[in-house]
Amino acid sequence: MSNTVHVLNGPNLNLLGTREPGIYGAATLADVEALCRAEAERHGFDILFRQTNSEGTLVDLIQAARGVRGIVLNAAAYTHTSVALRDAVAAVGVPMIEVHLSNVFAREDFRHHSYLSPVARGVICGFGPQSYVLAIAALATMPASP
Ligand code: CA2
Repeated sequence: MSNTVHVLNGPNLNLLGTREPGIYGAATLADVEALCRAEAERHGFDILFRQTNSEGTLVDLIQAARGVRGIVLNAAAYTHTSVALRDAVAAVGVPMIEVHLSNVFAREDFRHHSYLSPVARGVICGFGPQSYVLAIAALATMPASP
């Protein structure tokens, strides 16, 4: 078991901080990454931080996380559509925390359903970039499996 946490980001999150600041805030994805790295350092974790607009690449990244300490996953719109991501998380056998910047339950109905939540260890939403920090802190509370 490695001490690495994979922080995986889905489609359009590369636009953070440049559009829709009313919903997603002013922080860029680079700012989110910096917060994740600082939190990971507090817990002695290494971070792999990735963003992709492609569903298949996200499947590949989840599969590549086999044996790591945990996955922090903001699958963005694929949260609400993707059986493939759910199957990948279930197959890899690594604790996954689902995160969202916004409170998806305070938004449109189609954002209230997640294909990923049933295979997540927990779900954190609505705290902006702090959702990611809280997820890394949550992984640190979970015993590393041998
Ligand atoms: O709140 C979240 O983190 C979401 O995962 C963000 C997704 C959305 O589809 C989910 O329902 C909730 C959208 C990410 C798109 O990010 C943008 C950032 C800036 C400008 C436009 C889109």
